[in-house]
Amino acid sequence: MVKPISRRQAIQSGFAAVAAGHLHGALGAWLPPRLRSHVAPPSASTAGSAPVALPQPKVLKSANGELAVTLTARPGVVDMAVARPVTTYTYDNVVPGYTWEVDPGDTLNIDLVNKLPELAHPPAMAMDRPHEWTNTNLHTHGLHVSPAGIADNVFLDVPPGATQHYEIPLPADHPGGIFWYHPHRHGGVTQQVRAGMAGMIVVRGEIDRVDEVRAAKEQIMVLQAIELGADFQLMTPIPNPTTEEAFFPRKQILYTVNGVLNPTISMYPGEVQRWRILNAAEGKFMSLRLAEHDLHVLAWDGLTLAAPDAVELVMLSAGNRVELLVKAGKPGSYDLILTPGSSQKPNIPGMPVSAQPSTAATASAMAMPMANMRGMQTFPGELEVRPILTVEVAGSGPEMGLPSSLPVWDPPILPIARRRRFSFTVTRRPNNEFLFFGIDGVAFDQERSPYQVKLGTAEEWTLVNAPDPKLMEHAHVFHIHTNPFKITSVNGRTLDKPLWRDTFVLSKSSGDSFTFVSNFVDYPGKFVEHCHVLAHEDLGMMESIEVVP
Ligand SMILES: [Cu+2]
Repeated sequence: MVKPISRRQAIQSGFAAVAAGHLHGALGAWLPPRLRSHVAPPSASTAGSAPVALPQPKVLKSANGELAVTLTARPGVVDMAVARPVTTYTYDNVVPGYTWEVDPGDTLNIDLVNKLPELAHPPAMAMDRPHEWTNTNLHTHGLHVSPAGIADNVFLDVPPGATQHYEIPLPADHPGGIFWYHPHRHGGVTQQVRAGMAGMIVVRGEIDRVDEVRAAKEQIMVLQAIELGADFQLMTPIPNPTTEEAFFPRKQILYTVNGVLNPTISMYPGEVQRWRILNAAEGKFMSLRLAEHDLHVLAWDGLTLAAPDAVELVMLSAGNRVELLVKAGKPGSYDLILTPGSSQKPNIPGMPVSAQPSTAATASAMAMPMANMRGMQTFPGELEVRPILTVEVAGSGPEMGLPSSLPVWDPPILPIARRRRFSFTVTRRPNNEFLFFGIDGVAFDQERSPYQVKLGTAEEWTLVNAPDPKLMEHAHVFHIHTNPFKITSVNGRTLDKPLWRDTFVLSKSSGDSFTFVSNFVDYPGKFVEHCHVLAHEDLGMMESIEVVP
């Protein structure tokens, strides 16, 4: 019997373990098995609820080169294994949406039906404020597909009552991995994603043919942060909030895995499982560790590494996916620990621990009141460390192995045709009042001519964090549609191993930056790059790109 410790003790010792830099040794010590019941999520009432086995979203598989799906955006009432049914916006009355499984060369044929309600009192259209949040559309995040016509075109608009057909062919050489779909109608993205509208896309490929990977049981894990009122209902955005209000109000956040709170997974000692994890939260950074276990990373954002990368912690920005192998240790109960960050979370992938901003600074930043950032308030407990899933290791079975190498995805970069430097900016009035988020000081405007890139070239871009100097520190998440990118340096420091991603954190301090290169090999058309803290995007932090022949 393990002596219970208080949540405060657990959190303090958690921070201490990270600060001391002894992650490995400290892990088992700082969160003993069975702590979970003493670390109930501060915002959710789970008293008395029995453990739920991790459910898997229903899988819709392609056949004869096609996946035909009717996808209905609609209000729904969902059981999330919390005190009350959750009333929210859904795809098909489930959270998360169904998993789509396809092969390279397949075509997605999607009928998107919008059954969300008409807004009774629609606010004025403002491109840097929440608006028309029951209009919707569809984005296939990370898929290398056309952004034009009725493919992955986020300029399409599907108002309540309408249906839009999408036809999205995947190229025959599409990488195998995990991607996802979610709404991307500017002005309503935050509302719909925080409600739970998101689902996984699995593309089968070379990685699935690696013996050790193929032998491992797959667990899809869609991590979400469902933002609700105290009555477990989705709240309505406030386009023009007072200083006391938020643009996207909520009274509690449910950190769910596949739509339920605190599920369990069973493994036997020596078993290897393949965990395919998506951060589908609206804007939360999610750091994950599994007590007393290494995480063997196979891929980030659906792009396979050359060999498994054994780490103690993975940090997923909103939109990131990570694919892991986990090998169960000795019998026991182990918590998957989530450290949820706001946009001040500084943990930077690819940087050695010694180069990370100090954890003490993190703790104080997380405690920093956000009162002067209208619309961005946090509430007590929101950012506390918590278990989100428990692994029960018991029984026996054949010892399983880990692969030593993987079919790496690392295409050559074309000659660099152009270099570009741009900034994620926050614009305020002289009295410090927040005005809008933007790129190079300009809020998104769909009518503005997009930045043009020549088809068949590569470019090198450097993204700089340039908040108003009066503003508190603030991290962002860069995402660009259609093409992934290769990060070559972070904060002026060249990475020993460049990182392929389609989504990457821009760390929080003024002047922080990263540089990446990207091929624009195919797919002419207009698409966007934006902050994947979706509240920032809806408040203006997005711009159009056009790839021209
Ligand atoms: Cu941002």
